[in-house]
Amino acid sequence: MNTEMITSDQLRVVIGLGKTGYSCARFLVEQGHRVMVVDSRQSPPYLPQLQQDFPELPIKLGVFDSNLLKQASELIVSPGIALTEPAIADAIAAGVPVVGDIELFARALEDTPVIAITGSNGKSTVTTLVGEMAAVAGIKVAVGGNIGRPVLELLTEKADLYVLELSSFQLETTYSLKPAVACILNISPDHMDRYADLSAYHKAKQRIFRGAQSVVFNRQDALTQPLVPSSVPQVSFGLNEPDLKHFGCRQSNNTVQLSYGLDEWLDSQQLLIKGSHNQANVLAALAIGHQLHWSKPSMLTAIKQFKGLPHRCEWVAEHNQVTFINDTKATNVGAAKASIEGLGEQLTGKIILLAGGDGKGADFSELKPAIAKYVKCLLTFGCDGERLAAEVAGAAEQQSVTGLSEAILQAVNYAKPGDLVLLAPACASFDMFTNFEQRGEVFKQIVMRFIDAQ
Ligand code: UMA
Ligand code: ADP
Repeated sequence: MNTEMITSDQLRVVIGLGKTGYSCARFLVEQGHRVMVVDSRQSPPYLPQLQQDFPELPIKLGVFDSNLLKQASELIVSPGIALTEPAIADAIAAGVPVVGDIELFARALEDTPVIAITGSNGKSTVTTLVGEMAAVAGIKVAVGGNIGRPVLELLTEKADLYVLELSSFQLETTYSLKPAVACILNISPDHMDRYADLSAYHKAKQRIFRGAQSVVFNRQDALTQPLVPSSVPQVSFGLNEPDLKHFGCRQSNNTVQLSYGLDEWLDSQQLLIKGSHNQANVLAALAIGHQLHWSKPSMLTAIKQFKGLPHRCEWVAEHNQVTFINDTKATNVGAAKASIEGLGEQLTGKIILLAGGDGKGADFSELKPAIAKYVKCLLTFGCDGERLAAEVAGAAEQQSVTGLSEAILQAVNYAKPGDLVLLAPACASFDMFTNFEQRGEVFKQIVMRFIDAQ
């Protein structure tokens, strides 16, 4: 490792004691640095573990103290905390450098290649699929990042390749990562409570391309267009017909063929993951693997066996010819739109849509055309449910409900054979649930309980 070893008593302050903060504190202590951890909460989630593992390590809880932060030689900020937090902004203005866990990881890397993947939606799906493609190709791979496993934990695995899902928050504090392949899948508004506007969010996402040795982008989404020198190899993907040496869909004999230029590689009907958005995800994964010269047969083997991740367009049950799908991970407008359109276009009936929660400042009116085309009834809940209903008013019949139990009772009243009851909330879950996974689990349990009671 070429990480700088401790030569002075300079203080590293880790901000946040969630899974990222804990991994940073552990890493820095093990590297011999003087470390302090601060968190604005009185009981941050990793407090007991840090106290148990490093009883001597100083921890300060409660409101961030700008005088303390200004004394640091470097701040290591967790992704859940905005750099505009007044005490952090003060320290930045006073010249204190700010980094995140991805930067610590990048500094510690030697020559091991990194695939870096971002986007507003599809990141976890593509990151997982690329990891599985690498494993089938016989590469010792480690997968982590925003997908749930802090990157610093991956260093212990001595992998030959790292596949990282990166959020805009993580990219904001990253400087030295030089990915072998960097990819932006798509950009649509998300986290508008953290960014001044879409352009600020776009700027954070574009940081993934800095120093990249090759790039993959979505030619149907101009915001993903890489701002890199033309000497950097670029390959695009999209759902339209590809040019030579790019990935896309060719229509042939009433089938959709995932293709590289004129070469048809895979009939989309062979995919286990459904919806046109998932065809785009597979094309992105192929483009990434192709940049690293992985063989076509090994990539296609991984793709054909990929069942997708739980909570993403996950089939739950069929009852009286009505299908129930859990897409709780549709936590923003772009994802919910892709979900409604991708599933709606394959349906004989219509969708009964369950949506709402914490809208993170989003503009829900973008959902109106998809709802008008595919949704029979919209059932809204959560702190932004009423705003959602108001912003898409007129697109479909709608009703406000107290939560998922009432939503499902109402949904089955509306549903006819061939219809689909879809949880695609277009919102974060934190106003009513611990996280999106819990929301999905509750949805599945209520559906199964309802069906068993019939
Ligand atoms: N928090 C405080 N005070 C503090 C520190 C944190 O209130 O002093 C709050 C934050 O506002 C946030 C929560 O604690 O609501 C968690 O923040 P964190 O930075 O401690 O989060 P971690 O547990 O370290 O998890 C983070 C990512 N979380 C966020 O970016 C909010 C995880 O992505 C990621 O899996 C993990 O690091 C490992 O890399 C989650 C996420 O929601 C899944 N990501 C967003 C998304 O996908 O849309 C970006
Ligand atoms: P992320 O990690 O970016 O949140 P996931 O792979 O977990 O992405 O998918 C989250 C949700 O985003 C899915 O449940 C689906 O609703 C939607 N989605 C997935 N892929 C795409 C895509 N390529 N374009 C738009 N929406 C997508």
